[in-house]
Amino acid sequence: MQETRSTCCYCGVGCGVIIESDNGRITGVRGDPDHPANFGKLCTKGSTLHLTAAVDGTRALYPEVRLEKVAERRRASWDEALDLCADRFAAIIRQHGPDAVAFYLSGQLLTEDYYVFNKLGKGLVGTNNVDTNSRLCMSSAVAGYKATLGADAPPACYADFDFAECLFISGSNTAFAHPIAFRRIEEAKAARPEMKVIVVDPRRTDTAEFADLYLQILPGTDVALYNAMLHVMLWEGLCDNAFIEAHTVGFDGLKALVREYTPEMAGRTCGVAAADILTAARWFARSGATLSLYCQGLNQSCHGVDKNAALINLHLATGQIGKPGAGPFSLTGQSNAMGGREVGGLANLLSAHRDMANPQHRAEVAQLWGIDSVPEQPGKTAVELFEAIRQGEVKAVWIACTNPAFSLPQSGLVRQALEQAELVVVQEAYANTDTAAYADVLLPAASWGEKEGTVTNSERCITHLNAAVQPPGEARPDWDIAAEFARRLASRLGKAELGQRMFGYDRAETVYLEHCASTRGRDLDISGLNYAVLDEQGPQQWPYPAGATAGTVRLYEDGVFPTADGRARFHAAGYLPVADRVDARFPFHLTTGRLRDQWHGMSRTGTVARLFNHAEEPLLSMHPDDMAVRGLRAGDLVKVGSREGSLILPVQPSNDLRSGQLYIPMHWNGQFMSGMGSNALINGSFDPVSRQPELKHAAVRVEKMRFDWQVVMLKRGDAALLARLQPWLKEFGYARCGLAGRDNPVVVFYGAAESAMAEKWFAGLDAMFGLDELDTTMIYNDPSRTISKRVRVVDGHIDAVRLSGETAAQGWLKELMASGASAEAVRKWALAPVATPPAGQAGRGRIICNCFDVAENDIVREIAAGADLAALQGTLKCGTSCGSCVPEIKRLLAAGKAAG
Ligand SMILES: Nc1nc2c(c(=O)[nH]1)N[C@H]1C(S)=C(S)[C@@H](COP(=O)(O)OP(=O)(O)OC[C@H]3O[C@@H](n4cnc5c(=O)[nH]c(N)nc54)[C@H](O)[C@@H]3O)O[C@H]1N2
Ligand SMILES: Nc1nc2c(c(=O)[nH]1)N[C@H]1C(S)=C(S)[C@@H](COP(=O)(O)OP(=O)(O)OC[C@H]3O[C@@H](n4cnc5c(=O)[nH]c(N)nc54)[C@H](O)[C@@H]3O)O[C@H]1N2
Ligand code: SF4
Ligand SMILES: [Mo]
Repeated sequence: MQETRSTCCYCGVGCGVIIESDNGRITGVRGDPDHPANFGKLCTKGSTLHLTAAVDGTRALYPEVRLEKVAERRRASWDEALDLCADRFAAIIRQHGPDAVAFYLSGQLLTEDYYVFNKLGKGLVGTNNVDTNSRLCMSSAVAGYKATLGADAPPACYADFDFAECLFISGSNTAFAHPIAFRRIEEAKAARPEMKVIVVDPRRTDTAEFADLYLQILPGTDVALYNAMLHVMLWEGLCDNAFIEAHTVGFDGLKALVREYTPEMAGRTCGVAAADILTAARWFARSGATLSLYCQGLNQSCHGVDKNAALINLHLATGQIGKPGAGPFSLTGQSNAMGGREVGGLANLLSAHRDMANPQHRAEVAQLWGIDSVPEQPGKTAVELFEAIRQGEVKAVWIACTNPAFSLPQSGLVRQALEQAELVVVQEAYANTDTAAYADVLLPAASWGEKEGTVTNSERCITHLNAAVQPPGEARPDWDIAAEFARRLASRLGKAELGQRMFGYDRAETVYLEHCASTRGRDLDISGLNYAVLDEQGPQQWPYPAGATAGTVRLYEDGVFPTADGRARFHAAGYLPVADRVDARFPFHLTTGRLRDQWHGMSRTGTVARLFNHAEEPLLSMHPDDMAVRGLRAGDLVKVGSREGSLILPVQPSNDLRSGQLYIPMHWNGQFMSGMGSNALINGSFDPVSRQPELKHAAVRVEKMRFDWQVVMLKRGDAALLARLQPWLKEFGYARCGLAGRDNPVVVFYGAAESAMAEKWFAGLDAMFGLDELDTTMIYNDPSRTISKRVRVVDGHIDAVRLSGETAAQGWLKELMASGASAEAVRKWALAPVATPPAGQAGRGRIICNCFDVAENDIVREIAAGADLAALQGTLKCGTSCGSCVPEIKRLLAAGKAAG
């Protein structure tokens, strides 16, 4: 057995992992006790990473090409695939110029991958059409930092949780989206209960539940809130005038602006009590150290830069920056969003935090790359880029490590763009994503555990990742694919020698050293780093200039900011409402976000059965009063419609939202449900400066659908079947597929339709589930009631099931199958006209604790019998391993107490 140090590939907390492998296969994963982000802990997603490593039929293993749009892709050699790409790119560049091609990348690439792609686009091809999914994620944070502090650098670190006296968490569901950071916050609060926690979020999340003061603001109203907090600070003399005087400019303009933001006025705009705004302002300003944590509730907005800057204003006005426990700390989403920002991986940035608009910066980059110049016009940013593809202005697009058909707003238009493009190259680890369906060339990428490189987490901390195993099939590391393509493209452009000189990398570290050298003298200087330093000294926070012996824990401790005069800038911006306005036709505010156990488009987490047990299907959350008015019951199928598009899914009551507000998880897409997912509903409005789209808001209406007939199909032990079910999802009014169970995954397919589908229609689906094997399948048909059941038994166990017409027994059957129980229990039921499970045989319900497989029903039963948290942890063991479910258990306890 072998052990390899790496990091978790999911969120920006950047937890260190130790990968266990045996004979070239990943067999286990555990938290790295020495890693400074997590000290050995992992959340539900990180601790199940090894379960995603088995190649289960969805990984991309070989290059595939098609020569015509209408053709099916076929397997090809690397040579053929890359030559095809190089020929087509060269022809388009020659005929239409470099801006007719584009690269669309990802904050989940390693820094080395990112660096090579950026150099390929901006250096070799000569286009700034190099943008990434960070445009959907962090670009408002980038622009917010630059507008105020002068550089894109989160100044604080995780250790600051232990020094903060006030934590201001806004637009971040840290408990779900950055779980191990949240564990550290819980520990800090337990050690120092006097630390005040303020949470600002339109939804009462697990994070909000943790707060001492919770402000349930109306969507998009943050700027009004922060401006009002500053108003209070000014009125009550809580600002740090000495700091303002010595280290900032622009305060007078801001002071004039916030005059009108009285707590009463802002309270009405934000929908919160004026008294709560007063309290928030006092806690923030008076505490010895205030740390803000924020994420997409601020960034994904048409006024994302203003939201970021209005919050940073509060830190500057109170001097809450540059000291332990204080500062504006934007949490990064993806594992290496920060690395992407370092290499300048956005259409308006250049390497090492250089600015495209600055001629000297452009000259420096050209010199580093050994070329005459780099283009000066900013390239197209994500939303604009796909619109340009749709319009035919950009003709070829290279997409790596992101799934834009799912994640960009306006899914319908994005898919049109992908259909219309002359050439779509998709460099992916998984072959079955919504975007891969549009690839003319699919290039298999090595992924987690299979490649070497570096990543930078939220607190600027760089970790060196080692490969634990070889990539499957012919998959190759992303930087290597990009470099190989670059050399081939260069020779077609008559620059073979240049191509060799720019992209003749022999290994990942050669790329890394070039990146490090490019940062020399910049704010993020890491010229002192290489892989050996990172291996010997462990992960390091930038800057780490040549000659340093340790990274930099905290920035701006001397009050000097990276602006021309060394002073930070106040940013005066007034409140503006969300772009997509509600009105009588579209009366609801919809927001979108993350679930605890799924990652984005689910290409990886959607292969692990237990990660479906906390939330098995996409649900629209709605306030119970709004449901009552519309005559909706839990589980009813509804059509959510916006001015952009529509989506059908089941509704559930939720008291986490105010009346008039709705929520859909972002994860489900065409791989797992009928319809395109949440982004079918979101329009393309974006922030004028950061160009980040308003993914957190759409105005929508909700109509009840009449789908009276339904079918459930279950199959045990064949997870690869999941991918093959995708085409069937479209056959129903609403459908979804997924997994259930734990060690013996059960594939679940659910479909609903307006009227009964004829028995013979099922032939194809039945065959996929083995339910056409008539000698092993029990069949019950009740034509008068349009109910039918099929149960296949293999070796005394239930192997597959189809219930149609009525599906009430699905929960019970799923659990029987997952547990491997004998088929005897169902034999009588299968052949009888009843559709509901036998008396007393209900399903266990949602699984709250993934580590110990503890169901909500069990926890609620113990709570009713008087258990507290310690008792629950003692008897059921829930919440005693990764801790991700502890916030939710506390909520169940609180609800139990309230119920008496
Ligand atoms: N489990 C899991 N974790 C993840 C990810 C994942 O897919 N799954 N993805 C990672 C990535 S890339 C990212 S970017 C992060 C995102 O991390 P977060 O930003 O924390 O997650 P979200 O759920 O997208 O949104 C956060 C909150 O913003 C709130 N919000 C909506 N509108 C507003 C508003 O106008 N103002 C304020 N103040 N709040 C608002 C939402 O109600 C939501 O609770 O998560 C990372 N971690
Ligand atoms: N409605 C709505 N939309 C959103 C958001 C929201 O909150 N609401 N959030 C936005 C945000 S913050 C983000 S970050 C985006 C995320 O959106 P995406 O980037 O589209 O999401 P992922 O599913 O993470 O896509 C990453 C892809 O890379 C593949 N992959 C994994 N490892 C590798 C590898 O090593 N190499 C290569 N080449 N491929 C690999 C995965 O299989 C996956 O398909 O979504 C955005 N879209
Ligand atoms: S908090 Fe969870 S998802 Fe994020 S890096 Fe750590 S283990 Fe991975
Ligand atoms: Mo993100």
